[in-house]
Amino acid sequence: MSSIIFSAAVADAMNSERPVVALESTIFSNLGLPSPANEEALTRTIAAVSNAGAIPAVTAVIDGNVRVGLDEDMHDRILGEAVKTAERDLAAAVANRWPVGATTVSASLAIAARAGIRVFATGGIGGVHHGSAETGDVSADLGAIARYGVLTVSAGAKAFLDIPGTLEHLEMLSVPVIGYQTDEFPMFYARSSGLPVPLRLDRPEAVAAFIKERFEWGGGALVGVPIPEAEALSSAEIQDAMSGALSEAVRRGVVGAAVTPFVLGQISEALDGDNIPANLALSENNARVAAEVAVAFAALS
Ligand code: PSU
Ligand code: MN
Repeated sequence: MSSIIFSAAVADAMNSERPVVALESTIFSNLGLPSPANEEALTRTIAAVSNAGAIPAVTAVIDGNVRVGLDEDMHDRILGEAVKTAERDLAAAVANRWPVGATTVSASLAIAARAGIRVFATGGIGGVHHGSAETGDVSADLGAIARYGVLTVSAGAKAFLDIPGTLEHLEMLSVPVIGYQTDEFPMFYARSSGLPVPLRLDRPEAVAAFIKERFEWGGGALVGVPIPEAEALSSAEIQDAMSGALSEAVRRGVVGAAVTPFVLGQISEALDGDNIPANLALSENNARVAAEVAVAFAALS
């Protein structure tokens, strides 16, 4: 396929129809997590996929090439300075040969779909921002989840977003939203948002059977996996940090693609990094669940 380079491990897995899980790279770059937590996130997420019997495929743009699966000697590239690359930026990233484009959920889904990978894991998806009626700020992640025949496994939407608005938007886009072992949509650092999901599934096999049918109808689906109990943060703690971060973003006039990295940075700062173990745990946990689903899905096909 022109302009996509597969790592040997991923190419091999695809050829022999073994389970593969696509992973985004924004979270592993300086835009997602501070060093050295980002490296730990990368190592633990990849290991979680492998340990569950699937092949991890980190997506990124490196020296103008779309990569699916990064060999270890390429990890350093993604851990440093990167340009946030959403789906709409992919053409520019390739045409203008960007050194390091860290792919968001939307870009990773576009790449996974072209590559033929059916299961994707992230930390939290982007969504509808508070005040979106005025600003129009709705993440491109939502449209990509709806459009591509790829399953997205997440811990819900990032907690600083308008969660009810995000769920309404997903409904409008006809995205099936599945609670994994829960009746409620998870809220990233917190296990629950108090908002019900339309569908609950408890086993990887059940999710695999569901997506097999879903893909026949076109479009993707979203699974929300609650953060492991031991790592969850109390909502009061997060609430304070979030409202501070959001008002600071407004005060400084941060707009567009810069909003999410800015707010994430402010929250980390306010919580003095106390949110990082939670971030690592949920990413690792989502990767494990995604791999279990990919294994069950491969057994069906
Ligand atoms: N969640 C995190 N860290 C991140 C992101 C999500 O904990 O860095 C990234 C993801 O790559 C997601 C993107 O796709 O933020 C959404 O950005 P925006 O809100 O600008 O669409
Ligand atoms: Mn936005």
